[in-house]
Amino acid sequence: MSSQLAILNQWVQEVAALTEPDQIRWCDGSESERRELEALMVENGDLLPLNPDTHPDCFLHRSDPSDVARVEHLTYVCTRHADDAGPNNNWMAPDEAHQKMDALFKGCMRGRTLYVVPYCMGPIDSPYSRCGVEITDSPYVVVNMRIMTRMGAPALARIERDGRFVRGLHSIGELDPARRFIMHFPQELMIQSYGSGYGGNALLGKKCHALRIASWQARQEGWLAEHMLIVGIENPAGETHYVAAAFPSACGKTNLAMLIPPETHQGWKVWTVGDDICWLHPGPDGRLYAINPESGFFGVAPGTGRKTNPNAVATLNHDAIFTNVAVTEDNRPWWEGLSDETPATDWQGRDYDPANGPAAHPNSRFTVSMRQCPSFTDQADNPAGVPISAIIFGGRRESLVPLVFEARDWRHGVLVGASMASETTAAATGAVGVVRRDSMAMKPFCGYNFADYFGHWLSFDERLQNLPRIFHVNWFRKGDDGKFLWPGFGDNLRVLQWILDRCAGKAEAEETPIGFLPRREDLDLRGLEKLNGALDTLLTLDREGWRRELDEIGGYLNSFGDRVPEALRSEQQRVRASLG
Ligand code: OXD
Ligand code: MN
Repeated sequence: MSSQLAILNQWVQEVAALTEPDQIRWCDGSESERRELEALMVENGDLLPLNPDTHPDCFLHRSDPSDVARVEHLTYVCTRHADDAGPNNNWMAPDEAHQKMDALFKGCMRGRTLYVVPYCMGPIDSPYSRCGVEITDSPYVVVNMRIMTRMGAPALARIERDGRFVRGLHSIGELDPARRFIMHFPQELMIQSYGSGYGGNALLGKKCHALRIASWQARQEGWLAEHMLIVGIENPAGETHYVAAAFPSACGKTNLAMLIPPETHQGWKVWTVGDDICWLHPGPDGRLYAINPESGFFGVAPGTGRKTNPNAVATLNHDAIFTNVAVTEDNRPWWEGLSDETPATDWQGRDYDPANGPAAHPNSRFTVSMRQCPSFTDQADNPAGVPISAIIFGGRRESLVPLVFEARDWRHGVLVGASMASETTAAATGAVGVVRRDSMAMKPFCGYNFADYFGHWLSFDERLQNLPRIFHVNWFRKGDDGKFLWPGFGDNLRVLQWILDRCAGKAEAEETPIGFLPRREDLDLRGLEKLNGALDTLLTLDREGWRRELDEIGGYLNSFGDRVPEALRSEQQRVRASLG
């Protein structure tokens, strides 16, 4: 046995001694293992088979009703010094956190199976990929990890070669919100999660490893781990350019990653590389190269329909796991926005009654391999990643923020990302619809002090010759009547077209204090003549509103204290001064 496998084996034995499972199972990621676990869960009621004619090999999982979203207030970053976690994270001293978690894990797997799940985040043969091992007592987690990561034997072989891996220990515990914690120990490359089976809390490769731990590693090693989709846009001349875009949870990353061009845009194609997480590495030519560390989508179901995201709907008709959706009379998965039908049963398994609220939970999800997506590109398996031409930040802002603007340079772009704000959604527990600052859409996911993170972003200016340009978009602006002003979805391609033309030096814009704004003649709006008046609101700078915004941004930066890089403060002051 190699030394790495001996270390892994020893850790598994230590965890088993603490958690006392009935048996230990090393997962190989095979099809037969998947079938066996699915059958086990069907038998014990954890999975319900869906209609085999319309949705072969699809299952419904109903979670505990108190366990339906990420729990940011129970998620901690346990660095030796509190300042390293920063005000953007909950912090606990590592010793205290270990004690607390050991007490929870003690004997928690009695009567259960301990699964050992080796996984690789990113293409197995990419130098940018990183491995981990999750120990869990949940077969639901195992089958989801099989979809979301490169899991099993090839990952184990890579761990042997790499000589290191992130350790993740997970137990669903009693699913008691009072005994629920998601702890990160970046200095030990370790994650411990107890008391939740929900994706973002339990599939440890995703938010815990690929964002919180990876962002820490990325800072040390000179790359970026980001909450971004990756999409390729092919123009009618057959050239494909890639963009990475950061939006907070449930703000349309999956829809943008799978966009279908509008009818006016014959000859354009959109290629999906990733819909949630992006690791960006400096390449030999001074550009940033992106890989998607995941291999599946864990997407928000409600709002996904034939009009809004036909590619997602086509992805979901076989081999998918649905969590907390409703079902129709003939046992098909259903959620608000899918069709005009009335479901038979809601997400809690009750007969559907509109008086009980939405039929599908607002944060109900699908888990599915990205390979099933009609717009999937095998560039997602390219070990070298894809070169990024533009980085896009965006949030849900019903007022103030224009449809699109371009930062004037990298430093300004970092300020634009750092000052992002968005209305909260159902992806995390807590109030929905409250505007909060969510720098780079990483507020819940950055594994270290945001002030240091901003500094790390700024440092790329010196490291790289051909940095992507940085843009900000807002698809969610509303008019006085409360309706969205921009049609969104496929029509967002028009904005991406302008963005890529700007990168190629082919599109005009007007310079304003907040950056470069397109005039209406700079955008390809063929077929959208009806938008007329809305465009004035979408493309105009509200100086007074932006003065207030910049003042607020100044206050927000101050909340991170002395560690905030001077360059970022002076950039905020520059933009504020230029607004008069
Ligand atoms: C997600 C999230 O699940 O951001 O992707 O919450
Ligand atoms: Mn996400």
